This record gives sequence, C-alpha cells and structure tokens, in this order.
Amino acid sequence: MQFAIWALAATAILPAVQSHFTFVRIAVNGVWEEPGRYFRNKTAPFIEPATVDEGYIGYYHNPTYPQHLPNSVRCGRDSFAHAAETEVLTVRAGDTLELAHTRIPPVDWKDNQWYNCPEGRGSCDPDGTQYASPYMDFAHPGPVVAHLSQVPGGLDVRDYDGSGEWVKIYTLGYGFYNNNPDRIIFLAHNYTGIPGRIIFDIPSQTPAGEYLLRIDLIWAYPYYDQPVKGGYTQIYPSCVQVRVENSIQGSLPAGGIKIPEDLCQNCTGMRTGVGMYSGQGEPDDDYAYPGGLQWDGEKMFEVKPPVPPSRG
Ligand SMILES: *[C@@H]1O[C@H](CO)[C@@H](O)[C@H](O)[C@H]1NC(C)=O
Ligand SMILES: *[C@@H]1O[C@H](CO)[C@@H](O)[C@H](O)[C@H]1NC(C)=O
Ligand SMILES: *[C@@H]1O[C@H](CO)[C@@H](O)[C@H](O)[C@H]1NC(C)=O
Ligand SMILES: [Cu+2]
Repeated sequence: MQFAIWALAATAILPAVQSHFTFVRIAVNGVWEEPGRYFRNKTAPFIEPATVDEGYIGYYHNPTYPQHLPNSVRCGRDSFAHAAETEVLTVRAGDTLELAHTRIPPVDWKDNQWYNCPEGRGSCDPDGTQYASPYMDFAHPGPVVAHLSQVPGGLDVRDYDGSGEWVKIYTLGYGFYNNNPDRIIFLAHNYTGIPGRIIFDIPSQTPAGEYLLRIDLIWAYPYYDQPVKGGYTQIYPSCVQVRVENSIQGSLPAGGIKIPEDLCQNCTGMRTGVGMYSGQGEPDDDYAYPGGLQWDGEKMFEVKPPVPPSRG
C-alpha cells in the first residue's frame, strides 16, 4: 500500500512520459535545429477513419500501424494536413544528419530536454523517470530506417503527399550482445536506456531538388500471434521537408519502395520471431531489414544482417 501511495505522488510530480515516442529533431553537420522545426507535425488526437483499424484514436506519440491511412504511414498521423505550415530545411548533398526523438508530449517540452544533453545529443530527459536518465531511451527495439522521396517535377515539397518512390539511405540494425549468437541487440534501442545515435549522410550524389526525408523505427510484431486486426507492428514515422543543393541534377535511382504498399503488415521485415520482437533473443534465420534496397550514392544494395558469432 505504501508503494501505491508513493507511486501516485510520483505521478503527480513528474512530467508525464508516454511509453511511445516521436522523432522530432534534426541536426545538420552537428548543429541541432529547434525541436519540431522542419518536421511535418501530426494531428493529435486523430481518429483513423475508413481503414481496417477504423476508430483507432492516436495521441501524439502513439504508434502508427501499417493498416492506417497512407498519409499516416508515410509521414506520421495525418501529417499531410501540416505540410503547408512546415518550413523547408536547406542542406547540401553530403551533409551529415542526426535525428533525435522524445517520449515527452509537446505540452510538457522544456529547454533542458533539448539543450545541454549528454554528449551533444539532441534530446534527453533530465527530470524524468527514464531508467537511464538523463538519456532519452527508446520504448521499443527494432531497426531504424531513413528514406528519401524526391518531389515530382514542378511540385513544392509542401504540396507533395509522398505517393512516389522512397529510396532507403540508412539502416541502423542489430548486433550481438557479448558475442552471443542467441542474444541480439538493436543498436538504436541498445537495451540499456542509453540509445544508439542515428547519424548518417545524405549521399553526395543526391540530385538537387526538394525531398521528404523519412525516419522510422519499426517494432515488428511476432508471427505467432494473429491479432484481431491483422498485425500490430508499430511504426514511428516522421518526415522532414528538405531542399537538397547540389550541382548534380536528375532523379534518384529506380528500385525504391512505395509507402504504405511495401511497409505492409506482412512485408519484408515487418513480422519476426519472438527473439527479435523482444529485442534480446535469437534472430530469425531468414530475416531481412524492412524498407527495400539501400542507396549509397552509387549502387542499390541489400543491407545484410550481421553473421551470428560462432558458438564457443
Ligand atoms: C504539433 O502538434 C501538437 C499536438 O498534436 C501540438 O501540441 C504542437 O504544438 C504542434 N507543434 C507545432 C510545431 O505546431
Ligand atoms: C549502449 O549501452 C552501453 C551500456 O550502457 C553504453 O556503454 C553504450 O555507450 C551504449 N551505446 C551507445 C551507442 O550509446
Ligand atoms: C504472413 O506471412 C506468414 C509467414 O510467411 C504467413 O504464414 C501468413 O499466412 C501471411 N499472412 C498474410 C495475411 O498474408
Ligand atoms: Cu510504443
């Protein structure tokens, strides 16, 4: 009983931290932009209409599911409604980006969650209840993937719904904990409360133009459960509206994916065995990362999961 009273008191004092999260901040060449700036916002709460999940009420940090509206799966819940009010970030091809997330609802955002975070990170939770406070942990294990979708000729990124192709440019996958082949560790989640950092370059061959840059962490639902509405794989998409400067003109390579079609409930990497679902068991033998082929500026290739260490 004493514990219950203490827990209630703690809830009243500490800021509310949701179990889910949203990517909301970007750094270009090590310099963090303001949280939320250049990201298409989400509508919250939002009720997904006319889908297999009709009536699902999504609050700000709640996951999106593959069966939600195309626009929600592409860039976050009802995000296209916010495209026109979102600024466009100018970058140069070859620039280094970093993305950061928060579990704290926008109404509770405070400067000390964004500035002076450890190791120059873009988000943290110094007053929080996270188990590795001040670090801002990830609620779920899974791969982080980033994609670019080029805005079709003549359109402004603020008018682009993301219905074209998406080319993967980054995957942060898993490794093996302590060289144990039966114990994976997703590098973003890290299973310690100290998350891995999400840092990658815009390929230097990216043609000049406007793009949606999409970042997502995908928590794949296990095969063995057949959920009522066909799959509870959780996705956490956010999009940054960017203008890429380069002397190179043209298009991204063919062979990207379509969203939501290729991030469907049963698509590659979207369902796994329980070891990968828990993020600390053995990997599936036939696992492939979601999101299609990756482009390094020269070729499209498959990012292969690591080879398990041999049993000692
Ligand atoms: C984004 O939406 C949330 C509510 O869903 C709101 O609290 C927040 O202020 C919005 N952010 C911006 C930058 O408009
Ligand atoms: C993962 O967690 C370990 C143990 O807390 C920590 O030493 C390491 O720095 C973390 N990895 C990253 C990429 O932060
Ligand atoms: C999804 O994939 C699994 C494993 O390959 C298969 O058993 C199942 O029938 C598929 N479900 C649907 C709805 O396609
Ligand atoms: Cu969650």
